[in-house]
Amino acid sequence: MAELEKPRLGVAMIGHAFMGRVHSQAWRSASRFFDLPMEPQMRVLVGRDAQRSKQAAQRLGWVESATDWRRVLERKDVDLIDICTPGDTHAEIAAAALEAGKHVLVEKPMANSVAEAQRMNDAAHRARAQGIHAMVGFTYRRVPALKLAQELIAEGRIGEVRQVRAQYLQDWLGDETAPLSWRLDKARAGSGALGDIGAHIVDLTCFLTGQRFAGVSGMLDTIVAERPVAAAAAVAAGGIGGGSGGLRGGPGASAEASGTAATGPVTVDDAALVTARLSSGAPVILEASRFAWGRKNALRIEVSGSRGAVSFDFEDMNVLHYYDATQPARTAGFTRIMATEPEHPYLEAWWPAGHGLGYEHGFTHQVVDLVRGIAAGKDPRPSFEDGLHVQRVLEAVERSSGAAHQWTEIHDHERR
Ligand code: SOE
Repeated sequence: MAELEKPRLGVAMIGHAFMGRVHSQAWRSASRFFDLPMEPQMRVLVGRDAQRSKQAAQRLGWVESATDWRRVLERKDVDLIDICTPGDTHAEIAAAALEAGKHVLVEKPMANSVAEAQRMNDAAHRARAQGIHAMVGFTYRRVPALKLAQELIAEGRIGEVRQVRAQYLQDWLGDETAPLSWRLDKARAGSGALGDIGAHIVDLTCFLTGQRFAGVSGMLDTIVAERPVAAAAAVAAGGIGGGSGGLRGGPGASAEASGTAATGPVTVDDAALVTARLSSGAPVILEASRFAWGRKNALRIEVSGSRGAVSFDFEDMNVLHYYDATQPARTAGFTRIMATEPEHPYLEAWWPAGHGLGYEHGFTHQVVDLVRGIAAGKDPRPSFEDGLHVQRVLEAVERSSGAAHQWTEIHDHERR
């Protein structure tokens, strides 16, 4: 008897830059490595420019391309909208897609404000009654070593959560002549390091501990307030030293050096420093910066408990360090777990022990969990409710860093 055809899941992806490329890899690979209850169909890639979208669709494996996402919502052969665009478009597209009866996967951060995230969550709540599901793309939850950490904490292996410390450090803005981009424009991105990479460690803190944030105190800093407009930077690079401009694009390439003084304001934070408390009262310290020279994608998180600790660094992403505080002091130390055994989360589908996974595998696991959630009629996590909480934390940090911030001056010369 012919094998029963699996139900198909027609997918449309909006946006085809970095996130569009890695999401396409996930849609292409998920059903080839995992048994899925539905067969994803990469139906249409949507972009603003017709020619570039057509080229991207062919290159990334999408059947068609389009330029009008609203028209795509009318298609009966599209069941899910994958939103890979800048944050200022997430709310409008997600709300319209959910109202059109389409499942939604939206890249992080979920939105550019709590108000937008609330609108999205309300739309998801209404759509859920029709069996429609929505998920936010916090993919680091799906790195096997971090999923293992979450399981160990949930099993009580480190006891009560006592403290969390997390950093997310990159250095692509350390070069002061690196040009403006949409990520440095508050109207497009909502915030800078805080929402772009800080959102990940806020979500991961909730994921690993099973708790939410009760309160924060934060400091946001814009380290370089003016940057070359992209075209000027390109001219500058072409003018002196070549390359992409800036320190890494060749010696001395800078807008000023070539006389093209076209610059614009950076309207977002470059670094976010946060102290916080979880619902249990456990203290948390978070740092997100895109100025940390030499740190390329250094997401680090460590959870200390009453009986031990877990520690992770994305730049060694197949490893989880586990400390059992009950072991005899003489031989105590962090155990270096290579999270590549078939027993580890998601690994049964991949390579033999020790061969390791990469950044893109978390996106494939995201598709696997999303498709399985849809087939099971269950909202996959992180849900829009989870994403709304992250947005609340980000907004609280912004408020705290602003006028409300309790900053205590230090006067060395002061005599009591
Ligand atoms: C920022 O550079 C960035 O691309 C984030 O936007 C992604 O969410 C993260 O996965 C990698 O770094």
